[in-house]
Amino acid sequence: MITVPADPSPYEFEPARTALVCIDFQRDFVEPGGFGETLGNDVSSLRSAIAPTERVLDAARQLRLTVIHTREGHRPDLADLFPAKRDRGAPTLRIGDEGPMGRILTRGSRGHDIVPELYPAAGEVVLDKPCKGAFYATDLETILRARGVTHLVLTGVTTEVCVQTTAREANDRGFDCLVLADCTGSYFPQFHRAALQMISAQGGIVGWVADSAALLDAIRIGGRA
Ligand code: TIU
Repeated sequence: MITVPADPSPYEFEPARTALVCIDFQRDFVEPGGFGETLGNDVSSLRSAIAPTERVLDAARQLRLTVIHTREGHRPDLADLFPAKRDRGAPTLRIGDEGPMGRILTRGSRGHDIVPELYPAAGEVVLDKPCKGAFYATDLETILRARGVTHLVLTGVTTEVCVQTTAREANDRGFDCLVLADCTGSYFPQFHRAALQMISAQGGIVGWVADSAALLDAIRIGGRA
């Protein structure tokens, strides 16, 4: 058992029953010319999450955690794209349009793929999802239950959209979630802070929050990596 100092209380996990989930570390969110920028965002604010997540991913691989990488995006024929998502707002390019990194948020395009620093290794699960939550319209729950996973360590972008949605979906399914604050990022610093507070408030109403250093120290103290 590994115990991580966290908000609102220590987070305990057994590596064999824990998955690291890296949410949507795709060029479309963290690089210029992608989906995030079409929505009017400064994408540079998300990049700070990449280096700490690299360290956590390395430790997770050494600990032999289940590793899940998610990608938000759509089939090339856009058959899984709700009009409500396609037509919302006034982006400079819409999902499926051709951009500098290929078609926006479309499977198979360069922009849809994961950044090189966090690229999935052989044997890790890559989960394509059409919406914000990683459980909705995917086989994530089946994959986790089949492996006996009960605990999730969450990283990814953006904190208040796909990370928070996934944490809430996981919590309602009975998974204990630790969100790593510095391994998540938002286009809006105030939303990042608020989303993390909403997770750990009320005695951990959605889950636990810690920095990656606390997790990595706990793993080292446990002598596990
Ligand atoms: N726009 C925004 O903040 N996020 C998304 O659209 N998707 C994810 O968070 N991955």
